[in-house]
Amino acid sequence: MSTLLEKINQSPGAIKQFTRQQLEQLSQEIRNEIINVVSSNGGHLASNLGIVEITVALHYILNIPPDRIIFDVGHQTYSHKLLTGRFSQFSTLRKYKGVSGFPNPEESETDLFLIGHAGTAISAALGLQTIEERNKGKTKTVVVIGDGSLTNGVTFEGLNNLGSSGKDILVILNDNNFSISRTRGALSYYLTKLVTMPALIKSKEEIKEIIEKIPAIGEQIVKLSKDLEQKTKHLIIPGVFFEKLGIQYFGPIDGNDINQILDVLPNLLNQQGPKILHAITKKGKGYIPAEKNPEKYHSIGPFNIETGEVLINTTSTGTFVGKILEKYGEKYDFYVITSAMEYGLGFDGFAKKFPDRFFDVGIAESHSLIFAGGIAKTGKKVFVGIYSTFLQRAYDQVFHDVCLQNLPVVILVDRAGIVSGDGPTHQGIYDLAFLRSIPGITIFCPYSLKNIEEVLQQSLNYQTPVVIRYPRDLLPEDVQEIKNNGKILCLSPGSMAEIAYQACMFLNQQGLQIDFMPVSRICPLEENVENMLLSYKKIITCEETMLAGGFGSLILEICNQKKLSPEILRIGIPDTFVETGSREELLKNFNLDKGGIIEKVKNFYENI
Ligand SMILES: Cc1ncc(C[n+]2csc(CCOP(=O)(O)OP(=O)(O)O)c2C)c(N)n1
Repeated sequence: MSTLLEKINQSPGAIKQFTRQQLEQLSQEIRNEIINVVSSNGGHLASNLGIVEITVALHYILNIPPDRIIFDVGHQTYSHKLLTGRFSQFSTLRKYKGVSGFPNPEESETDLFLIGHAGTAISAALGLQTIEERNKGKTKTVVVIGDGSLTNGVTFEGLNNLGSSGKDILVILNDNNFSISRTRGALSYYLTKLVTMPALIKSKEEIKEIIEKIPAIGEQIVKLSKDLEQKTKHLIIPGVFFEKLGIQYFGPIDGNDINQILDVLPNLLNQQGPKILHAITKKGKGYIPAEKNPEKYHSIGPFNIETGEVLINTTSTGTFVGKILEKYGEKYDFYVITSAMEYGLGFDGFAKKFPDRFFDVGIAESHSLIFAGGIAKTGKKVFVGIYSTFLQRAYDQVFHDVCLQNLPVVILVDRAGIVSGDGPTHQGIYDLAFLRSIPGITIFCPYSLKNIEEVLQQSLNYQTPVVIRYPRDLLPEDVQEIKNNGKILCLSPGSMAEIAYQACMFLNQQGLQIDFMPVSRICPLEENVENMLLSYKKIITCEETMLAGGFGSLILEICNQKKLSPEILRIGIPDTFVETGSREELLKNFNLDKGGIIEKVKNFYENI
């Protein structure tokens, strides 16, 4: 007998014929499939387990396509993928050429945007719906957003515009009280307050109906309350924050109870204008270890289903950095800030030890940099931990609120380089190009653990803005120079240095004379490296960043400035977005693995 998921895989429309009981069974099948596949491939487990019923109900009620669900971030779309023809390939989740861990229009027309960053869904939906309504179309647009992503600044901009637009969009707030860690901030307290109110579904109309039914005095109260409505609204109408923005608020409902969702969805979709349905869900629902520890299972590597134990325990460079911060925290007075990435950055130890000097500001990268600027202005040292890809959200703040003010903020840029599994939205390969154009900035790309410790120590003494960028994977203990009186010099910063060193060593063993130098400080370029440029006719640069605007470009610029004209071979990432895969696979694809570098250097060498 085929499963319900198999039936849907053959024909996604089959869901329409399912009974409520079958929809419950389908939800269970989806959960099992997600647990099975994520246990072997890794992925965003807890978020996906919590959103199953909401996704199933939306697919049951809406006609997708043309109706559409715009998920915020998109890390919680596994159920949606399983319901839109991707069940048979689902075992390739997050693999090279496999099913992406985020929405991807190349996989399905039901994934409208290729996304992975928080805060975009409301704005994108509003764009779609604005034109839909202008064309007098009937397509329905639903946004699904988590309580963590609701705290993002871009979301607020979208809400502000949505409220005044009057557009017919239903926003489902998937409130599990967690971002990756517990959701932080005032809005989160507010949502918790709403959740602890006793009644379910409290639209203005329903409240009116309830009051009217009170024997004898009901109608009177309604009349009276009309006059008082403006003054007392906040006392009887929950969700006043949204209502004030012009968005009708409904809920809270139990978002893991498919019957409750199905009871309210059709009516809500027929209500005119912007509205929000507040659904309470359990992060990790249905898998006990994830329910107990949603933070750990938010995004997890392969694990044993029976025990929940993680199978591959890798230490990251971030963990190493976190430990150093912990050590320095004992001696020096400084602050540490994260935008909802405490755990991924490896800062949980520091947070526990020094709770008064640690701030998780929520998914608020732009804010985090200005906040740090404010702290630095008082003369205090401050470190901001941030993934390279999310620093893109805070470029103006690095420019305007840190560098232009010349404030001594240290920006710890984690996940610099190619990132495994998460695909094009999460690569840390653009920051060097956009940062190094800012005057006065100091950029380090430490290439070893020894080097990163030295750099962190130095950064404590800087009175100007500093960036320290490092990869996820653990850097090697140390990387050596090669001094061979070579005809060619290979320069390599950061995470690429070890691989470039290996390639150069190999070629030297083959009888080629190649000198090698790992580079740590790129801006301003280390003096000794700058001096070395004078002595070679051929120079190779090897980096794990975009070639455009990267380290090689910097060397070209410096040579041009100094009127030097060595032949320069730049090895790095070409002008393309980087697809999903493991770092090793992707490096190999770009010929940035040891073998690929050996080939390129050999060809370059032979044309002397
Ligand atoms: C701009 C940005 N910053 C950080 C992240 C990393 N991130 C991915 S999911 C997530 C938590 C999202 O929380 P929520 O929206 O509540 O969804 P949940 O996982 O709890 O369902 C974070 C911080 C991101 N994707 N985008």
